[in-house]
Amino acid sequence: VLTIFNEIQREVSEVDDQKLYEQALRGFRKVYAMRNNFTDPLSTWQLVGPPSRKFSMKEKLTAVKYSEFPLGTNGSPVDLEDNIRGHIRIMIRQGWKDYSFNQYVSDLIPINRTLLDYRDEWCKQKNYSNNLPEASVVICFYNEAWSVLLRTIDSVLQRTPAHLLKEIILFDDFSTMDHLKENLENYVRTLTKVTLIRANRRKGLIRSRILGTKYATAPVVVFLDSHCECTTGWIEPLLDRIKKNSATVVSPAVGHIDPATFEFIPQTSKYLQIGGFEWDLKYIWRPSLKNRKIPSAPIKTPTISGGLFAINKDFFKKIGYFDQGYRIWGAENLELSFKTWMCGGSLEIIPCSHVGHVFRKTFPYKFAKRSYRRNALRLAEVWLDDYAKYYYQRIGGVREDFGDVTKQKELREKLKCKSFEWYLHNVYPDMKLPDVNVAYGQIYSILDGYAVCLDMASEWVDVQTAVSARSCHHEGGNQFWWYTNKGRIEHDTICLDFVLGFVTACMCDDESQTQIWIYDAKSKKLQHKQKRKCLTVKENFGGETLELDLYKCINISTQEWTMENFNIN
Ligand code: LR7
Ligand code: MN
Repeated sequence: VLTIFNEIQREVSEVDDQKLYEQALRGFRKVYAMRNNFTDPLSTWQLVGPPSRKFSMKEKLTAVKYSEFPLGTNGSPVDLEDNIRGHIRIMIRQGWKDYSFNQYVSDLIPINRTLLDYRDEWCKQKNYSNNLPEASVVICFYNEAWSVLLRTIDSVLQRTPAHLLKEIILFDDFSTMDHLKENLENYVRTLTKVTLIRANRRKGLIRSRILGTKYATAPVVVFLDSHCECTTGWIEPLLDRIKKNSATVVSPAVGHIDPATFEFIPQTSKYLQIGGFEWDLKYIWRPSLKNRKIPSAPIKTPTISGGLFAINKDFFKKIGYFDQGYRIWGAENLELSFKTWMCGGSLEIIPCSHVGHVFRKTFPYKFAKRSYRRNALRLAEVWLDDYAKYYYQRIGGVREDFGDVTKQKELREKLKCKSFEWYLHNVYPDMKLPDVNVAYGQIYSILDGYAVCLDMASEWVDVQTAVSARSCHHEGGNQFWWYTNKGRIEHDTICLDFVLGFVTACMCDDESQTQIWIYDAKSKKLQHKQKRKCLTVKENFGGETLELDLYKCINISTQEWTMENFNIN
């Protein structure tokens, strides 16, 4: 663990520090060179905060003193002390606020930090054809951190063989931050093969990608988010698949870059995740089959996460790029996935290609919640055929305006794309269809005049995650349930259950007897079939979340439940 900054207490004057710093570096250099007979560390040693950011000499000194290698070497984490005080603490907090990751830590890591080679032997031994197609790498960004953006660019330039990289297209989606203006232009001017394009107004990531593609001149376009790091050998296996079949769309094994420490955690082929989706039309990760013959061979996937992928430019054009009516963020990954499969292509994850992505827990930028809904409505309307009904049920039947989709429908017609039914059966046979349902929507009880809903947001109660009752929010989400003709109360792959004395949610299981509930619309009782007891809201101790339990069925309002959209036949 590299612990730094614990000595920083005050800023000292620049002039004195400069001398001190240089002295220390000289000493460090000597010791370092003796200990590791390895390249001069100072050639890679630079602190890369935005140009406006000045590192105090003390900071630089401390970083040098405490680390044998440049921070973050080989993808290692940079752990800061918990008890940092003063202006550094404020800077760290600001970084999280601006970017939803630890920008301060990123600034301490060289932009050209080393990473390991995460490939299996199988990958390393492969000889890819020496006339693979060239690629244009398109990186769209909106208010990205300086060091993170530069590291993304550098990792591409450093680890892509020159003859395969036609250009990098940096597409600025109308960022507002100062360091992305002139400073970035000056920086880009020092690089070869990098073109900076600016949007004339905010386009959102989906339209930015389409626009970026229009500037691409190579036959293959590769998309990366602006907070990625590519590792050795990342591009060859992607291009190889596209060369073999131009209708194959490929995604790398996306590694995790930790937003707090910038540790690079690759996705090994053994635990590789592939893509799926749920009926709220959100992307999910799913484990891939464990017993694959060659663990690193390309794997077919029903969907891709959407940020990092390579595609033949003509094929992309043929399937209409992304639907241009999509706003800011979301659902375009499923759109691309469905139409690729349905219109004659296929999707693969390539375990030999390791690219890291900073996974954030929140968005640093604002966008209307409605944009996702609108995008997903367009998706359902154009591609889902009759299955769209599951999505509409899921969002409570409201269909706000989602614009005009005639063009998209015409394209689907023109390309003679297959049906969504075909897709589900052939590409995603594991996809769970809701059983015939008797009711869908919220399941609520009225207490003291206000409605509380069954909510599956997990609450830890001893060892179980329990389902609870919370005030109804009418937005579906964790309060959406299907009540099926088999007596199950389902939320996608999760079912309301009663185990070890807790009302909880477990993976749905056809065999399970503890997942069967009998609802009587007249008495409004919801009885657990096996226990013959009724679902009851426990006493309220004043919190937001109300506990649930099974009790003997009696005449009491805490056992009265209403199911939305209840349909007896
Ligand atoms: O208005 C915007 N304009 C932009 O140019 C908003 C964002 N962007 C840029 C942004 O700077 C970033 O480079 O677009 C890129 C993606 O935005 P993120 O990083 O804020 O989103 P994300 O990582 O949560 O996005 C995931 O889901 C999106 C759904 O629309 C996109 O498909 C992203 O590309 C996707 N990222 C990945 O697939 C990486 C793998 C992890 C996951 C999931
Ligand atoms: Mn991202």
